Amino acid sequence: PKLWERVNHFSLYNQTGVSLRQMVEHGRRQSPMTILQAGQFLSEELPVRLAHRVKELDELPNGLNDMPSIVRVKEWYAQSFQELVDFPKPQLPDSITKQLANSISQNPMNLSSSTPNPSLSEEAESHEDGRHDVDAKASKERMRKRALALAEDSSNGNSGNGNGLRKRIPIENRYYADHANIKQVPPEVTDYNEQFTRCLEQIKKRHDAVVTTVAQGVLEYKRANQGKNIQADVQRFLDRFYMSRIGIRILIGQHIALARTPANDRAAAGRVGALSGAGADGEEPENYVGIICTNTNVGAMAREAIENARFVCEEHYGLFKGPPVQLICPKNLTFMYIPSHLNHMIFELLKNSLRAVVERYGVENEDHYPPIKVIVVEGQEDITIKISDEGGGIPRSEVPLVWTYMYTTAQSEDLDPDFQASDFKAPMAGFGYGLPLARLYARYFGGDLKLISMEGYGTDAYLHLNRLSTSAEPLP
Ligand code: W6P
Repeated sequence: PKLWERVNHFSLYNQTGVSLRQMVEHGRRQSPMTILQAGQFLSEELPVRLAHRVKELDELPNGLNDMPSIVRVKEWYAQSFQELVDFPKPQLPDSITKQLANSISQNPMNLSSSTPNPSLSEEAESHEDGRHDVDAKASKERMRKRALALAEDSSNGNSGNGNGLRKRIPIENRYYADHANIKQVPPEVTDYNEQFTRCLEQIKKRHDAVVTTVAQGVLEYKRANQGKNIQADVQRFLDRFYMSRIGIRILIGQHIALARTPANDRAAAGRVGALSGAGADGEEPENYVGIICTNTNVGAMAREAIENARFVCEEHYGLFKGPPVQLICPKNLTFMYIPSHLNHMIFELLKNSLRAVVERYGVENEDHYPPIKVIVVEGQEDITIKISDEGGGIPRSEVPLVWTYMYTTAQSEDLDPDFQASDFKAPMAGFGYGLPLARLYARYFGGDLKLISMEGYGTDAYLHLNRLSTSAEPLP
């Protein structure tokens, strides 16, 4: 069938949300068989999600859909969609198919399903998961990578055999078969896992530059429509689009991280340090399920983000010492989260506070900056991180603009034809996407990000993180 028809077809299906807890439960029982199941889930779920995005990009209003960068991004989504739907189904020996079928039929929830049942998949977004280096050079490189990592992300990927989508089963009714009884993993399974993982890796990479490229599309639109304003439309679209991208990249990242774990991956078995996320501050690798850390240490994450943000600030303004940052945090406060996301959000907020303070007091007053205060508290429902600066605040009327993608004063970038996408997220540069994206990351797992500013004094940012981790995945 024609690509466009297939996209239309897949876009008729609802996307299936996956919670953090579901990912961890499935990912914990990892074996080549559960990776296979996860792959089968992804090979139908990802094409559905991608198809929705292709349609939305195609239907953007007022000619935004015709901007060259938007068209490019749409082509990436369509290409990835196609690779997934063309990906061959695993050809398994009958004995395995039967065992899979048995384990499924034992689950009453699943009797309605006509097909072998996919299960959850995993993902991982292994950015750098914050480790400490003492070394400034390493730290600088890390910053650079971190800055870039956010500017990109990507998405997708999965298989799906082309045509006939099966009936979709609500995620809560999907059964995660225990395949422990399948002792001999047939080579067909490991081969399929390897091929599928490679497919996902390629797709993830293809979509690395989506955020910067879409941002460029928006700039193209602004240039083409001097002053004309569809800000509300664009804003809503971008929130949905980037939110979707976060989810897709988590799914893909988790799958890759689990599949590349030595136990499941012959290729990784010999490698050292192949476990996706072990790391900072002496956490044990056992705390990680793919990219998810079940004991993410909030204080440790905050300390690292503080160190990184101050470093970037010092570099940017040429300071010997950036504004001091005080951290108050319960000892050993941990919860289940994706450490790179937490790190990113805190880092982003701190950069804004540091900038406000330095610009209010001036680089010449570097010995007299008022401290930025980071307070972490633990409630029943949320862990909340408040970051308070005395950077002078912003007028109440301007607070909503902080969350908009079109509100970039970035004239220089706008007008510079040689502006490189890779410069997009240069530390401290503040192209204006940092805060809206940080809020999407917060909301993605049921949290939120709010700003209260006192014009003439300073700003408080409240980062709410939901502890329950059961919240449903938001699906645009
Ligand atoms: C400001 C503006 C801002 C945005 C986000 C976080 C902190 C701050 N401080 O002055």
